[in-house]
Amino acid sequence: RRTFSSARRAKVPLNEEWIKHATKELKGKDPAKELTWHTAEGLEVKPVYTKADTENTPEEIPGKFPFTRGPYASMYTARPWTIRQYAGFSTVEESNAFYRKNLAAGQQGLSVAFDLATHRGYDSDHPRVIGDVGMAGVAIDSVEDMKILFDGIPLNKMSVSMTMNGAVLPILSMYIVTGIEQGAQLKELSGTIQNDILKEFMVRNTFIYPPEPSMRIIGDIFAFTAKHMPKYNSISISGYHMQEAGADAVLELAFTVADGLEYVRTGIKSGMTVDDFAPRLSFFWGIGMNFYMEIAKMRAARRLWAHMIQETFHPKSQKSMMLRTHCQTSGWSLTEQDPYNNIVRTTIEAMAAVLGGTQSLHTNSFDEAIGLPTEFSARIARNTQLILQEEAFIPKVADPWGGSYMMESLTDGIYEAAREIVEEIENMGGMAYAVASGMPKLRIEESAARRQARIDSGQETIVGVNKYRLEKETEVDVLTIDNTKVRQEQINRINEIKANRDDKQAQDALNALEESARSGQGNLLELSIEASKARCTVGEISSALEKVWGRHEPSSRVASGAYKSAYGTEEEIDKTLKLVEVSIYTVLLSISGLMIYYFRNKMTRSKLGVNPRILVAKCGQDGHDRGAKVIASAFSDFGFDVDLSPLFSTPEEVARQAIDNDVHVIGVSSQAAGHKTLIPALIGELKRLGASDKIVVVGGVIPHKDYQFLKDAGVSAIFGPGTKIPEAAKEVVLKIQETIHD
Ligand code: 2CP
Repeated sequence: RRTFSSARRAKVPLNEEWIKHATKELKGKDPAKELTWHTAEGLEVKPVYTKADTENTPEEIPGKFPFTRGPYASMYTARPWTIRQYAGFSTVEESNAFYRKNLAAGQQGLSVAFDLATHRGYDSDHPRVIGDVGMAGVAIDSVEDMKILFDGIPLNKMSVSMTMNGAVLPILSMYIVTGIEQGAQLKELSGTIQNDILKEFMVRNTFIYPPEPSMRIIGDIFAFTAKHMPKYNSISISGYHMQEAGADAVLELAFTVADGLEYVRTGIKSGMTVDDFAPRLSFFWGIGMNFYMEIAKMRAARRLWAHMIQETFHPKSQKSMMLRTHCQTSGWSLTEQDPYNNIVRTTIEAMAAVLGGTQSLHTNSFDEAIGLPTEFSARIARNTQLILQEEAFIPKVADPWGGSYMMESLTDGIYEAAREIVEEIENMGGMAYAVASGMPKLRIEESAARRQARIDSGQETIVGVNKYRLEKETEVDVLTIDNTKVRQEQINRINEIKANRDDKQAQDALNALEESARSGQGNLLELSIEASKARCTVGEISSALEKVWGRHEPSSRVASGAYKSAYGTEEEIDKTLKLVEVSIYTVLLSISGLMIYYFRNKMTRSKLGVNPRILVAKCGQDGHDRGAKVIASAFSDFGFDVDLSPLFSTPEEVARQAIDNDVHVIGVSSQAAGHKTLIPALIGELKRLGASDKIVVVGGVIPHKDYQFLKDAGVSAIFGPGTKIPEAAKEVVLKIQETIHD
């Protein structure tokens, strides 16, 4: 059982008079005991709040320190949030057409999604990214691609956000060169670069270099943009991915603010004052289904940031303490089952973001748990925001929750609980040290496993998944991408660029970058701009630096015990484990009779030894590892021996690991649409190495229409989103038994 400090308990007892009335309604039962709710964060939420709960709440107005009620005084009454949909479709031509169409239909800002090859600094012709090119976003190899991406979109007018962290230097420099070649001045460029590497090491995993040089890149970007691009937000300090990876609201808030403090130190270390760059730091929250908590989180975040910056860095400008944020509705909360429910979920989450005072918002498409969004689902997602903005009169009041007994108490509660963790991290020496120790990553993984157990055990309801499930699911259309064609087109363009550029100019620019990485002198963004002008590619710029710094190799650990402890009592888990045996018994009994069951079971045990053994694997550049980590943690709690493959393994490397580790099963988790290329490649390699007896099961975001394809390729079972882990474990054990008998 987890214990929390007093920060998470309600400060004011329940109103006495209310208790009397409620006790009568409950026919004598104690309402405090019956009706008090504990959120996943462990925060105590009372069934009713009264004036006594806000007696100590200070009077605040929006637009004024500590900005709890919003960064701007007039908020949406003067200017609503920016509708900024995150998108990128394989090729630059398709993405450009999509952006232009959406801008014409009411979208107000752009947000570019890049493919995973680009994120990891590989050109599209690199052998490690065969399954990744163009799959989960647009492929960019050079400034020529970037120019097509923004063709007809004037960068001196349109604010563009780019989600890029690992390959931030080539991508940001290519955007800048595109702006310059369009005729824009640097001071006119407006938008945001994600550039938040610390959370990559914790959860998102699209880093390239080790932490220390990665932080230097950030300092250089702060310095360049503060000097030359005053309208540009130099970072988007992101909690979103932590929430997606399983962090609860308190962890998301605390770790993100702690990241922010580390970035401020980085900026100061590179020679600036806090006021030179802090006004252009921006934030990014994930917004899930816990409606009140999400609103309170956003209010608490603004207060916490303002206080921490003031106390730690003593800025002169109010703007240095003002937290402005983008929000995205939770991708994780979307379900594959009964997927139209996701439209409702997204609407609720969007309302929480807006009532929490976001500056900019992406609403997810309802089909994102199944595959890539279609034009239809993207339209509904965008219109959700237009309706909130233009039909529902929501923007007419700034911080409408201000003064609510419950909301102010919850805001205080989250503030205090998060502040405790921020202080713990500051006392460790800051987030860089905390990340190196593995503490935040492990706490997020534990939180993810606990949440999954709350869902699997029915403590949390997900309509259409663990309750009210449909007997027959409806099929929905999803987008299909011909990855081979996209890759070939990109390779042709790379070859053309290399054939037509001034090779000496390109080589000199790359040498200058390498030298700067080695010596620590010079500004890496400035040098990358020169390289992009000389038509060097993303891969070339990245490897010039990689030559000096190397590539970061992440380590994988399994957070055992968290799933089991949140699932319920030990007895319940034991029952589940027994269930596995009972079910094996039942199935085998029904097909083969008691003797055969006895024989098989005995044989299995003698062949398996004590524990079944699974390799939980990620293939290609897909670093979304929440699913893989939760499965690893839960399977280990169920008694499996679990190995985790290193991230970014090729199918060939996964096959080799499976053989070396002598596993029975390989469980591949696929979240980035690469399954149709990567899984057959894995099975082919197992065959080539004479290891066809290894069972391959797949989990993650797999469209139903691809199930048969994967089964024909040799996959034994597919576990879509919403699968109860004990059931998956049961099925895997059965498969192992079948194989051994056969
Ligand atoms: C705003 N303004 C106002 C008011 N409201 N002026 C007067 N009265 C008001 N009520 C002004 C602002 O001062 C600003 O001008 C301008 O209007 C724009 O407002 P903003 O609040 O800066 O909005 P924005 O331009 O949309 O910027 C919002 C953010 C920015 C949050 C600051 O960083 C941003 O757009 N972030 C988006 C990040 C993103 O899209 N990420 C994608 C993640 P000045 O500029 O002159 O002051 S995708 C994630 C995926 C899932 C992934 O990572 O994998």
